[in-house]
Amino acid sequence: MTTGPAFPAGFTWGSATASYQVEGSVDADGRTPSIWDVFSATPGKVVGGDTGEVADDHYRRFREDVALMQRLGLQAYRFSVAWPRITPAVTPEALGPVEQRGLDFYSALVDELLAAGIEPAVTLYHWDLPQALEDAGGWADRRTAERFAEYAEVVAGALGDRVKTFITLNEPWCSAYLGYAAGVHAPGRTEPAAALAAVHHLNLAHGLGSRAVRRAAPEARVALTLNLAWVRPEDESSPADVDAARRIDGLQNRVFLGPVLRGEYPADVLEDTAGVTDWAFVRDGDLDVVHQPLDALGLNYYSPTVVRSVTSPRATEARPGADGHGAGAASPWVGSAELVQFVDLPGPRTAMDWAIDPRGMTELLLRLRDEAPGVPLMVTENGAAYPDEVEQGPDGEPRVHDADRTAYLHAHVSAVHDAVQQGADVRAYFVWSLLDNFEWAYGYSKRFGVVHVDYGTQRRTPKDSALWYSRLAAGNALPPL
Ligand code: IFM
Repeated sequence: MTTGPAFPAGFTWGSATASYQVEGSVDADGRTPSIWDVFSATPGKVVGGDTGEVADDHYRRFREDVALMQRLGLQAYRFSVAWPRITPAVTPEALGPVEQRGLDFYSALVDELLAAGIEPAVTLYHWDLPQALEDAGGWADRRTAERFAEYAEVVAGALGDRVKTFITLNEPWCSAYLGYAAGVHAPGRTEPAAALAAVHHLNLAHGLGSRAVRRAAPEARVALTLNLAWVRPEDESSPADVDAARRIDGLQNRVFLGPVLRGEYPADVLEDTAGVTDWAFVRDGDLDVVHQPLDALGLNYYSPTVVRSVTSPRATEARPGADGHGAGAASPWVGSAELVQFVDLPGPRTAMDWAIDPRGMTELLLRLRDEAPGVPLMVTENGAAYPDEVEQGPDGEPRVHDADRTAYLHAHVSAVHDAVQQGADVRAYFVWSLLDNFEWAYGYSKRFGVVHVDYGTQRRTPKDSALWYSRLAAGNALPPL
């Protein structure tokens, strides 16, 4: 069998999940509610009224899941820690007591992974904020960032003897804008000024959290994961479309990259949003805190973004935004909602209705090569939802022939390879996701896993894409489709 292009020696092939999406056991071992418990229990917020109460039962089945990863030959596992398991009585003023049983769970998971030869990569915040903090203002309140750093220090102190990579935040864009402006994610607020305060406090949390991890685990790598967008104007010769792309690039990419990589907010973003807030929540010295050295930068990439100005001759009835939540929701695009439209691209789409263009992966990795020279890169998420069908194989066992997902992964891994060839220092790729899981506002209706989960029986079935991915990991080179 001929294989395709090879990756540099030592490249890491992993899979990723997040606590609320897979763990279940939401009342176990002292855990208190997160914003996603409350949001998903609110009628009308999640498709089908689904919640993460059981999810993949990963909290109790993690040993089985680690064994599965080992059988597939996966080399790393990116998982997140549920903050409400670690300090369940946190308040805006104080972290409160540490719940040892929560730490023990993650410690056992790390030990199990290491025993299986799988490297753990720990995300400290993948959206399950303790509800008590939200009740006092959530990410719009500065104290959330301060408590986050204390919590990060506790986790790094407990796991840092074995975990080499800590990722402070996953996709702060989603936490801030989908949670506080569009209201389609927890906590479901539609307050544009609060969303921008959340942006800053998440940036601050990254900075304070990085320092805290370094104090507790000086040997560990500290990283941040961003869902950067590859934003293009529909008509490159139209100044209005180019300006629309600049606005969205500012809100999605530069409002995070600016402070994290350079210690400054982009002037044009401050100007674009001046009608919403004066950014007075940015205090003297904050930007120095946000601007911490990065040991790695994580990119999550799924889909391209093409925009036009509402003044474009091609403008149609406005859509609120390229966030997959469709018309009707409030816009996440604070300060630009009335000025920019998202273009429905022709061509194949995933079950999320997301357009497919792997070139965005290459372009974003090359952008980071240039904007963050010397910082190793990781693709911390990439994958696709498709409406999988379970069939019975000749041996009577279930099979999922997900050729579309395999093709998606093949194309995107090739795009990573293109970036590596052009000098991007990419060290790892994590497929999203190991398992079908709770896809936030879409509940269990969208399946991103390379492993199928039967939610009735919790049976795991590796899909064809998992077998293909396993060959990729084994050979460190693209297998044929
Ligand atoms: O499921 C999510 C994940 O939690 C964050 N990144 C995008 C994935 C697919 O929507």
